[in-house]
Amino acid sequence: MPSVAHLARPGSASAPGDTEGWLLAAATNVLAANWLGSSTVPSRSLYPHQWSWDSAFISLGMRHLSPSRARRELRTLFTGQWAGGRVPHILFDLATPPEAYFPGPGFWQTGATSGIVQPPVHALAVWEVHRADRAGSNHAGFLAEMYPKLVAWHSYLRTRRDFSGDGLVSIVHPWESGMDNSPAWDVPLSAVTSIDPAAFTRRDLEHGHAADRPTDEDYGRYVRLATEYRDIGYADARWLDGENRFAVEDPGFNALLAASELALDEIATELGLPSRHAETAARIMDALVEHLWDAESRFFFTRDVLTGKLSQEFTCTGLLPLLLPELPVAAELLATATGPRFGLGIALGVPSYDLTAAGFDPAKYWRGPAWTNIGWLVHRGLLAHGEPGLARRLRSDLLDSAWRTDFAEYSDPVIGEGHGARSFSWTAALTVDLLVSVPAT
Ligand code: 9WN
Repeated sequence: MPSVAHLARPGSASAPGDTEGWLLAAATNVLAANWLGSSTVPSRSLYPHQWSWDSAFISLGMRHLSPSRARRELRTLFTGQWAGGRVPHILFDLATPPEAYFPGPGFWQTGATSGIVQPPVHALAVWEVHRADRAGSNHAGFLAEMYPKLVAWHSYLRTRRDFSGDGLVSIVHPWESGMDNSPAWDVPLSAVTSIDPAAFTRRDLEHGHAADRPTDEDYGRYVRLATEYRDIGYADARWLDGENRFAVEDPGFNALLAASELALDEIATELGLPSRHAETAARIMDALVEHLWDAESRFFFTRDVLTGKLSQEFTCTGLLPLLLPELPVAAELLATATGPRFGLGIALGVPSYDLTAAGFDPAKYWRGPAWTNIGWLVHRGLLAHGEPGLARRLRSDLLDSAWRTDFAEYSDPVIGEGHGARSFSWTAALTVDLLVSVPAT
């Protein structure tokens, strides 16, 4: 186990009865153990490379322990950025044996990265990492280095991925949402022909319980989509031509882009640069409300660009527009969040899927369990919309869950049981952030 001494916060040593001090030390240990030298793996067993949105969440916690390591985490991720601005969802550690994860670098055929993306949480992370240590960040030239990279990343999404022309980014693969097995993808995915599972070896089943993970049929569809995208050279302009396609506007992905544009506005201002980022954020928010908001259901749904239809599934991605402080439908969305479908204030954490749906499963990947990153984002949204009581309750649930489940990847929102990988990096990192940024009251 690597030494954690240099990650310990001054004064953080736990005293008898100091549960938060103990939790902070335990979370610090997880992050130290998952550090590869210039980035952090989400999990030593299940995910042995660097993942895009994981690294953003990891840096949000790491900034309290070692701001320079948090900066390093993000800078390393952006070494994988493509010339057109795309930030791939995985940056492979080429020293890790190829059979440790599928699909690995041999599948994507791009060198050291995958070819798809994940939600753009990075500008938000860069801004928060900077704020945690302004002097060190200025000395390292961190904002000046990251700003053009972040601008190129957002510009890639906004220009190459706006398939509908409505000002919203489309994802081309469920993995791009970060919520891989969500019921929101079932209908668009049903048009995709599964690749015979015998044609590839799933590595995830060697570490996770098969009953909790996506089915072989859906995994075959994931592989089909990734193969199709790879085989057109990841050329977005050609994506809508042909069969076996997936193009969906995801409210969570777009809300994170808008929130990150707001962070870019702060970054540009700090650098003394002119900025139109706040206007861009407002335009994305307006497009979200115009195209993905269903006033009758009081919810944001995903939209299948190929059919123009909104999904009818209440999944946690529809709660993420709460991140936007100016959201005009925040009160209605909060009513849905605190109603029976998500049970905010009663459920443990934020369920990933409608508690009242027939297909709700508290253990199955993105079909019910609570994830710490979603809880952390909703917590931030609750604070942005003047709900400190609900935020306090959510914070306490998230910390409790981290404590009881050994920093599980996800947990049952009804009985609290942990699932998936343990010692999961973003669970540990966001625990650190909740402990340090939001003092208990
Ligand atoms: C595919 C790494 C990633 C997370 C995603 C989560 C899961 C991968 C998988 O693990 O996805 O990218 O193999 O299932 O769904 O959110 O970033 O932690």
